Amino acid sequence: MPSAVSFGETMIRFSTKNFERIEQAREFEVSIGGAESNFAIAFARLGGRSAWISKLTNNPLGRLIVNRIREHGVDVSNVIWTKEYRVGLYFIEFGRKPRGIEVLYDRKNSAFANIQPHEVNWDVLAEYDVFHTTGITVSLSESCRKSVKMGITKAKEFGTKVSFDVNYRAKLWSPEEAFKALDAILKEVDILIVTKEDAKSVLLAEGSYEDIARELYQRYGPEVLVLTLGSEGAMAIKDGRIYRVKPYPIEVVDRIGAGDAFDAGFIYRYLEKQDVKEALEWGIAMAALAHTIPGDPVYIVRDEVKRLIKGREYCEI
Ligand code: KDG
Repeated sequence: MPSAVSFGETMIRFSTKNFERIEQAREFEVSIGGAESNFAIAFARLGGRSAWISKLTNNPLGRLIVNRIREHGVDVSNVIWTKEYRVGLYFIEFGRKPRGIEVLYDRKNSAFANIQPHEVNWDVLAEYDVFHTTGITVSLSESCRKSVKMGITKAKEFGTKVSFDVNYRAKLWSPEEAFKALDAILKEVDILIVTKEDAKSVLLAEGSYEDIARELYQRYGPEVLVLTLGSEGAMAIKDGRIYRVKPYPIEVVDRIGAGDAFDAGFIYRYLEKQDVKEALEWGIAMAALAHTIPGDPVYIVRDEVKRLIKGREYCEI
């Protein structure tokens, strides 16, 4: 059974209803959101064994987060609990065109941003096939950055693959800051996932999609590099060979978390079959389904993914 452990912050998510503005709201939908826990949840729901490592303030908000993650079968036993700091919050309003999604973070000085590398039980990484984290985690503080580096070092020591989604968030840092922090980290990554936008604006790759994929593959030397192309599908490169899959037609309900669902689908199937083409199909199917489900965590099961993929032809270039 494929297994993965992720590392990152999860916040309480407050979403407005009926396209209201945040400042207009009288009530919010309360759920949770965090790229790395979204990944761990999606991975567990596909049938994998997953764990999420984080740090939370031990109060009802912290417990709400952990309860919502645990209910999907994710192992949360390595979460670090503290009496100090706070739980991060984020607010979302959804707008129809020409308004877009508006995200407001209220997360400064959270328990996770104050995590120290030596606090984490990194030995647990030895029990998993993959250690997964993202650029969001690296952006949160100097100690988060150091923790990611230590996690990667430990993963390598144990022979656990490192997967990393660049996941650039403009509200957290500038493209220049992101490039400076990520450039060295990405050289240590085995499964590297990046959107076409982040590949250009943060990692400064240029040219056609194939040029971009090849350039990043050569620059960082991962086992496999995935370039997600939004409404144009996704592409991957492994052993110098390019694979590409088409997107599904989708009607968007909530796009947040779709990238994390892609990551879970891709990595889960890649571990299960060692087949890049199939892994891309699983990633793109997970992302398509995730777009139709409100909330960050994706309530998808393995059979739905298989049903969606069935009958669809792979498109390889
Ligand atoms: O990928 C979804 C994330 O962006 C969302 O869950 C919030 O983790 C989050 C963040 O830090 O932006």
